[in-house]
Amino acid sequence: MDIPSHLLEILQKAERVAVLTGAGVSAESGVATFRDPDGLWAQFRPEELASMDGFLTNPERVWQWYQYRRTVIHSVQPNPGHHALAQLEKLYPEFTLITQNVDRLHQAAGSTKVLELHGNIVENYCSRCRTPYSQEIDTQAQEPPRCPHCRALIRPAVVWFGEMLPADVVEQAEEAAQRCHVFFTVGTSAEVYPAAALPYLAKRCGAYVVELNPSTTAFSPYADLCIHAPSGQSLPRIVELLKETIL
Ligand code: BV8
Ligand code: ZN
Repeated sequence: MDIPSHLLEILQKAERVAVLTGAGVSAESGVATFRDPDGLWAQFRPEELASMDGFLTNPERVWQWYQYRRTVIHSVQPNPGHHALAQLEKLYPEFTLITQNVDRLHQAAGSTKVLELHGNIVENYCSRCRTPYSQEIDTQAQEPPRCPHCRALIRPAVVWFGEMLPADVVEQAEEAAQRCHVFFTVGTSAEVYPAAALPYLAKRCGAYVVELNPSTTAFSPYADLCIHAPSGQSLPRIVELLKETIL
């Protein structure tokens, strides 16, 4: 795969790098994306499955959807794109990985500082008193367990539509976007805000912005460079060439 030499020159000079990932970076691990034709939302509207209203209207359906996704995520491994990002982190004094993903495959690949904008699918908490729910989840149960303290429904620790993102995580992500020399937006359709605002912020603050995605997105016209390839191929190639020039 061909990587433009000027990207490597810019990466050699850079000291601060930030990366935003979306569902596309996990696609080659076998985790379906949301908006691709075969995506998770092919047959449901996002708001029906990934919102508090959707959950309270039909807790069984939403719970089963997350149980299904947890089963998938437990059965897959990080792909070369995840591993390349864990390698990239070691090459820079200041490296920030910001993810919209809830699958924790970045951590499984060895990335150490991961900002989870949309929470994670592994943990659960009470939908009323917000007490963390650490009891074993019955994977066969068709409906969510109830809180031992207030009897309300237990929910996954993800950020749903209409919910605020964790303020401290957003603040760190925005600071990384403002400070970085190079910003990668990888495997995201750039449709969900406020996450999708980060590449524009990085660009406004002078970063060189690279989009890694087989398709074009709403952000593509603003990118300094688009590499139309699966991130499981483009990321390892960039790291391989960068290591050759640095060593
Ligand atoms: C909020 C839950 C304040 C976790 C998710 C009108 C205008 C602008 C904004 C809004 C609006 N109305 C409402 C809003 C706000 C709303 C929003 O942005 N809506 C959009 C849809 C218009 N945002 C919110 O509600 C956020 N909260 O703003 O709070 C507020 C409060 C009240 C009212 C208003 C605002 C909360 C957002 C978080 C929602 N939660 N999921 C879960 O179940 O996982 S969003 C969901 O989409 C996932 O988290 C996912 O991460 C996220 C983004 O999707 P992507 O990751 O980009 O995935 P997608 O499938 O879309 O794209 C995959 C890409 O990969 C594609 O481009 C494809 O080409 C590429 N790809 C495929 N294969 C590969 C690949 N790339 C590389 N390699 C490959 N091999
Ligand atoms: Zn409770």
